[in-house]
Amino acid sequence: MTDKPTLNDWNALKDKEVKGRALGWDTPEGIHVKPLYTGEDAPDPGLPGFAPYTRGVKASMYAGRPWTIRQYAGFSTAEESNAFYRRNLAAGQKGLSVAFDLATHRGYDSDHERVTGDVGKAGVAIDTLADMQILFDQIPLDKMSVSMTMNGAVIPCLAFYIVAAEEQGVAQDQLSGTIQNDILKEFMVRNTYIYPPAPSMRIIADIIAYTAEHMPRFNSISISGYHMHEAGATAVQELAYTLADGKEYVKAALDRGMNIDAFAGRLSFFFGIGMNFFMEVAKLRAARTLWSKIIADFGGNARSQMLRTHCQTSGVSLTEQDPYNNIIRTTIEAMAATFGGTQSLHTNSFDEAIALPTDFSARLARNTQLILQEETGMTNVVDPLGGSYYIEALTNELVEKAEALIAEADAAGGMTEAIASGLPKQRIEESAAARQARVDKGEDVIVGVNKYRLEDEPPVDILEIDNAKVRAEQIKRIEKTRAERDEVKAQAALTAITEGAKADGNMLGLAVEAARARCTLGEISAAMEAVFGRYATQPNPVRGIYGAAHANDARYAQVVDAVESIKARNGKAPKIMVAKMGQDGHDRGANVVASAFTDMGFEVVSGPLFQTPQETMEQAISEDVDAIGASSLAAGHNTLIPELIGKLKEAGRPDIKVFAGGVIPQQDYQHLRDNGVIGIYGPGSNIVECAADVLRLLGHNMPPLDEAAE
Ligand code: MLC
Ligand code: 5AD
Repeated sequence: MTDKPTLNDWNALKDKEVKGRALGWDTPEGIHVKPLYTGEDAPDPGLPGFAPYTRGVKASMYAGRPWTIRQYAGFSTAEESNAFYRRNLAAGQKGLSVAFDLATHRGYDSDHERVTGDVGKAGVAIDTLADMQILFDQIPLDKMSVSMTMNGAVIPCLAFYIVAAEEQGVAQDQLSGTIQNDILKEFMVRNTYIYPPAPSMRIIADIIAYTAEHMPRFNSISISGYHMHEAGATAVQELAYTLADGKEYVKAALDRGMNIDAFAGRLSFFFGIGMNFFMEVAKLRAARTLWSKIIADFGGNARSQMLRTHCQTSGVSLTEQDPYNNIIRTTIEAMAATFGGTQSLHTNSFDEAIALPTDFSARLARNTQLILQEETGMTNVVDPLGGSYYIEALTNELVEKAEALIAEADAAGGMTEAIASGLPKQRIEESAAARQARVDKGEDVIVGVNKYRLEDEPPVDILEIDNAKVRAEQIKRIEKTRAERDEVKAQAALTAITEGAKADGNMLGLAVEAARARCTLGEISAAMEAVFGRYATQPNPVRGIYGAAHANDARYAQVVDAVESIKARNGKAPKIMVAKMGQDGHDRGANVVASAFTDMGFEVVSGPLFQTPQETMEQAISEDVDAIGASSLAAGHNTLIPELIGKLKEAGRPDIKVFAGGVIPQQDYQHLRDNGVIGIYGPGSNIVECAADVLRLLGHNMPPLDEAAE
């Protein structure tokens, strides 16, 4: 009998096979992944259903009940979204998840002057209780669990939901569902805040207190790492900052005098799931392990210690190029989420890099989950990857690394303080810039984008929304609501909100009264804004990361040299304003572009979020820029960019050139060009190539980038 081979034997054999070449991978998380894991690397994760829940929060997991197929959706009017929901439920979807438009998120009615480009575009427009009632028409709210992704205008939205259910005959204590209500990540990455941090935290505590008392089946918050993931965070950053946000909400509720077990069992989570399959599985296991410890430290019981989560496959991993590849990516990500033990899942549609899902793309996305649940047999076994040496080792490493970052946030005085210091946002932006550099240099491969790219890309059919038409319909309903209501009662309810905001009234309780009195979402938001004010920030893109990653890149050097010689010749570098117009707060792309262009020597002005075309025009002229790059990720481009160009002309500065970048369907290119846009850069654009193109379009001498020099 031969001796059992040892690890040394394996090492020697492996070295021979690869002729001594070093194997392994250093991940963006700073984890060194080895080519082989054994039992020596893997701790015992315990059993599912018991703290710290590494292997799952339920003993039977999907064998007892599969995860909820919960597709995030909403667009246009409440009528259209309701019809879409009902078609999807009939075809196998199990829970609802509402996407609101950006006007609603930011607390503006559809008739507000700041939202002309946004109504009904990225989600459904909700202005009145009537809209919310139509949204759930023929959907029994005592049976259907409904998630609402709302953070800024969370008070009027939840109030409308409660009263819509009430008028369906469903009492508050029967409502099951989730409100996102996670404002800290809005200040860090998602940017649909309305009020400053302090009153925003008070609103969260109001909602936790109200739901604990009146809505015991409702999850009061969905503490979200997804948006950090999308903004470029590594798995460690996503884990650490999400759980640290969670700690902050626990502290806010405890400060109200609440008992931990009265609310902690209804805190829920939300993570993004990207393409690093094993890392993502480990991330969910690490999240549960960490949260259990955190809540145990607060004195919470076993139920309170369960981290229950929704997951969404990653939007940022999807590509405009060769878009059917996205179906494959989403399938892999869905498997990571479910092997990781998620409670609820959204699978993205293949067209999401460019538009909202159509019925066809939504069907494929939903069927991805139905096939996993009903054809693969994977739901029969609890935590089927448990005990994988690699998974267990990664889980452990993520726990340790995230704990260190959570300790750093604790040392800063908690996440509210840490966010105010800007450090978490900066860390995430650094990761995003580094990722962009790796992709642009081809180090991180994206099939169909920076490798195996197709010559021809036939456009796919996309969902188109006529925002002007939606807006006109919404305005009609607002007017009808105002005409039919008891105005004295409505005004009294709004005054009560303002007075309650000055004192310590529960904002949700007061807003439920206002919803009953048919006040609009914009009115309820404004009644609070009168006391709390409206929050604004200045972008501050990171520097040096993109440039440093390109230190030896000849094509990058060509652009830097070109910018240098323009500067030598004209006495100043080309000056570009990166603008964000409308209520679209997605700023990863704008910040990465601003950061990379600055590193290449351009003079860059970053406009604040949420400008109107008029404000962008005024800033561009007063800064005397050569060009404006308008970044659009929420479909407002067709309205806002032509308006900007018109305003530049009216102001006598048609010489300021306008570029567009972001999520812009091919179908819209001609419309934008006809309106004077001179360059358009979609998702997957290489920033070095964009910069060269921008120089050419601004009339500078910029020879083709040297392919051979790569
Ligand atoms: C589950 N149950 C079981 C069981 N598994 N009972 C016995 N045996 C088992 N094996 C029970 C649960 O305890 C629960 O009951 C009930 O079944 C429902 O299961 P769940 O696991 O809680 O699922 P669900 O209701 O779907 O809730 C999942 C959740 C919730 C807790 C994560 O918060 C949620 O649905 N979140 C969705 C968030 C979302 O859609 N977000 C979209 C964001 S998009 P009980 O009684 O214990 O409750 C976005 C993008 C953007 O943000 O930026 O716009
Ligand atoms: N409907 C469906 N999916 C949406 N997403 C954003 N808005 C909607 C909507 N209205 C998806 C995209 C994005 C993520 C935040 O959610 O995939 O990346």
